[in-house]
Amino acid sequence: VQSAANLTWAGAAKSIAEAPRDVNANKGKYGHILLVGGSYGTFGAPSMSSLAALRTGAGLVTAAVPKTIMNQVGLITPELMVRALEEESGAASLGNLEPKLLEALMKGISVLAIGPGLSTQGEASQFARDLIAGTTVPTVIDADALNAFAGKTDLIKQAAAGGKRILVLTPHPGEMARLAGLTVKQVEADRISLARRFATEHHITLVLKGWRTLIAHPDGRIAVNTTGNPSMAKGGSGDILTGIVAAMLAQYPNHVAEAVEAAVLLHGLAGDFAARDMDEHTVLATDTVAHLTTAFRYRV
Ligand code: NPW
Ligand code: AMP
Ligand code: MG
Repeated sequence: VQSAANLTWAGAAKSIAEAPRDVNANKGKYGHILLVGGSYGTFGAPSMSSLAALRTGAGLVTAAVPKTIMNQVGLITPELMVRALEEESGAASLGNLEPKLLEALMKGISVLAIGPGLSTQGEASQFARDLIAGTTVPTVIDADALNAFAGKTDLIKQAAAGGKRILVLTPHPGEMARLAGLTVKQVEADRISLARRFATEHHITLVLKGWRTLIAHPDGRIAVNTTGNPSMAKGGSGDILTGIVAAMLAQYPNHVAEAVEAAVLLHGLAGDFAARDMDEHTVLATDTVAHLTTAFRYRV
């Protein structure tokens, strides 16, 4: 394990992670995240994203999940609010896009995060594409919501509207390969130029995950994260990153690049502290969330 004491912090991201909360703040100042995901069998993914978003400092978090898993997701922590999505065969259906339902779902929401555990069954992919196109709030697209755009990345470019809309995509190499119509080997062989090209062409922020996660900004800048370790090569790690990214965007909507870099940095750092206090074998993704406190408080 890389020792936390040897880690280098990116300057601007560091100051975001260290920024104190305003003494006179109220929850409205730190955003309301709508986390959309989950399906029959994967209630854990939206639960973990929501927990991570709350632990990162978001003002309010609501998870919108298929109605049959709503009660399970709500049990992750009582601070989380839950909303029921109409479903078909255990996955979100297009019924959720009825104007009244959609309006109620998006009311007061400042950041949308979509994809963890959503599945690609039935109408779920079409639902993800249409929901993203149907709102203009900053949006984190992960997991099955990324798969929904495989071979359809022109729709991502359209949604980003030349950079007027904030879109942050967080693919692992498998999802990146599907999205770009490449093999995982091709993605891994050319991570930096592929990430930069994708981000600039689509006007989005691309977080290409893996060992040394890359953050490619729409203006062509690239950051390489040095935190994180193989204890994080386990189910749920990426779902937790989604919640952290959404929460940093909710708190720092005017500093998108720094917020996303700080999120990736903190996620890896929390994983490093978890591996130090536990063991690379025994750390669970939720243990990484439990170590976010140490990550926020870490000073070089
Ligand atoms: P391999 O296996 O190494 O050849 P999928 P998923 C590749 C939810 N989850 N470097 C990998 O290649 C998610 O949110 C729910 C190289 C394989 O081809 C999603 O909605 C959980 N290759 C859904 O499950 C916990 C890499 O990608 C493919 C790579 C499916 O998501 C688990 C696998 O990816 C999970 O988060 C790397 N670093 N990383 C829950 N508790 O509810 C990945 N690959 O098929 O997109 O499957 O990531 O598990
Ligand atoms: P996902 O595949 O969506 O669950 O995402 C996995 C998360 O864990 C990403 O943020 C990865 O960067 C991180 N991760 C997985 N394996 C490693 C590793 N060996 N070193 C550093 N980070 C890792
Ligand atoms: Mg994932």
